[in-house]
Amino acid sequence: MTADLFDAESAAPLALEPGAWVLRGFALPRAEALRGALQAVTADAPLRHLVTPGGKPMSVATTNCGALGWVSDRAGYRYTACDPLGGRAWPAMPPSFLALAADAAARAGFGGFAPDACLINRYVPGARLTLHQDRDERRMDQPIVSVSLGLPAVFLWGGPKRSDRARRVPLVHGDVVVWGGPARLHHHGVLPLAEGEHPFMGACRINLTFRCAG
Ligand code: MD3
Ligand code: FE
Repeated sequence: MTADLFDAESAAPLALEPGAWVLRGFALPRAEALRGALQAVTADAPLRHLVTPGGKPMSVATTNCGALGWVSDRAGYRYTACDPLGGRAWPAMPPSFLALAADAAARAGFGGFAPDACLINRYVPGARLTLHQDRDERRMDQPIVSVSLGLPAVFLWGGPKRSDRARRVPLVHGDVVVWGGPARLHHHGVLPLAEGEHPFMGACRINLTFRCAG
């Protein structure tokens, strides 16, 4: 067990394509700490179903921590300093979150990653994310780090054009993916989550995405 966890943090990252790195199991040794910090963040800024600019509630439930948080409503997509629910600043980024994001980015060759935003998505069975680009961040030269916890998901990995053929990449509990450079503006999404029960997270998948938004 200990040997596996050590390997997870020291193994060489796998390149999906230039700029996209999969670090299988990288978050496993830190999963307990992440879950504790997540609990504190969601107690302060609850997960909620944002509405798209078209007015449809998203199937994924969302919250944020860090100086900036991503929100969507009838007015569009943007980053805000305050949680629109309650009007207070988003909860601070927990040190365990920041350290994981910086360590994973460094492992993929992006030293000095200092995200100011962590978007937290919760998927229950059936929840999905249609193909999209992440283009609301100011810093396109900085990578995005994504951490998967709980139930497995099938990630859709497309190209620069929405019509580009998308590959299916299975992501499981503890996987971390780093996306940057030429991959930063590729389309991506998540297929509807399958039914299941995860021993550590229950009947859901949590995804943390770290960004330099401001
Ligand atoms: C590739 N979330 O919140 S994270 C999102 O699993 C989002 O919840 C997904 O896409 C999730 O916007 C996937 C992986 C991810 C995030 C941003 C990317 C992959 C990316 C930006 C560019 C390329
Ligand atoms: Fe995205």
